Amino acid sequence: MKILLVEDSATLRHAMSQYITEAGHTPLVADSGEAALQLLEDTPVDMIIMDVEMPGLNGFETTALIREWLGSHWIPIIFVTGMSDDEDYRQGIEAGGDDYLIKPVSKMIINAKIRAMERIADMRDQLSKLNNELEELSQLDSLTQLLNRRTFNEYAQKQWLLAGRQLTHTCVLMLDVDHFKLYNDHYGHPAGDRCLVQVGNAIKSCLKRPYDLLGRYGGEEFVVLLPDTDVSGATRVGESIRRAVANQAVPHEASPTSAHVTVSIGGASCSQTAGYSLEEVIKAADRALYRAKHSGRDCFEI
Ligand code: GH3
Ligand code: MG
Ligand code: MG
Ligand code: MG
Ligand code: MG
Repeated sequence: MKILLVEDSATLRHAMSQYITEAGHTPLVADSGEAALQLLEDTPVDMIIMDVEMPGLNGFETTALIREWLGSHWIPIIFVTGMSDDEDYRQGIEAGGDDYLIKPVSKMIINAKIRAMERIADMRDQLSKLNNELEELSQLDSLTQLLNRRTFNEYAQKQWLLAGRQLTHTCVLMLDVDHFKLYNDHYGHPAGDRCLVQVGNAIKSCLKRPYDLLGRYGGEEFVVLLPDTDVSGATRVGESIRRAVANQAVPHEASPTSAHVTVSIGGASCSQTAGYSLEEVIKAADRALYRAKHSGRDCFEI
């Protein structure tokens, strides 16, 4: 760990630096609160050991400023001071200190406190990692790893608002696997699940731009949002998806319309100058999907 030692006494700075080095950590030193703040501006540290009585900013003031500046990014701060009143202790913790040691402090005590803080910091890191993972999980559909409906809607709405300012067309594609109930009945539900993953992958392979959105909208329904895409662009992408799914040639012996798994696709493309909402464009794509189903499936309608 990189440990910042803030101490105005040169003798103590020297001694404590040595303790920190011997404990296997890297000491960085500052001889005042001001110097500490300056150093922190471009040097991240893992822990701070802070004197209280110093000319200029004292340790409490420096700590309060650091806490304000770091916001939710917590690093342990330990005071090491000659001030031994209960009231000083209270003020130190109030200012944002995590521990309060009274001088003289032995090497062994310093080591033990560093170790304890290290353990808490590790736990904090693990929690924040877990939190990020949970956040990511809550955005994805667990079977296909595509955006779930809620997250798709959220991101799509953002893209839609962005497009409003640029006066470009936004396209929505609704996709539905053909005769999927019969697929499940014939091959079983687990095979149906695997088939949905394959269809999802095929759709994904046709979306080339990082801002195209793909979500699983419901059971065997998928949805795509293509920003900056007019009817001819939408038709190109829609047709390429239709072909990509069919070309996977996943057998579907029970289908009355094709020997393989296919999708029907409905598209709608709209400029916001026309005054429609995203919900209305999605509905229009859904109506086009209905037409695609009725024109025999494995086709694209817009
Ligand atoms: P159509 O061509 O008209 O769309 O016919 P369909 O059979 O695909 O449509 P229907 O809406 O009748 O059936 C959809 C089926 O999708 C029924 C449901 O059991 C299945 N399904 C929905 N979600 C899942 C899933 O997560 N896994 C599996 N294996 N099947 C699913
Ligand atoms: Mg001092
Ligand atoms: Mg359906
Ligand atoms: Mg279907
Ligand atoms: Mg249906």
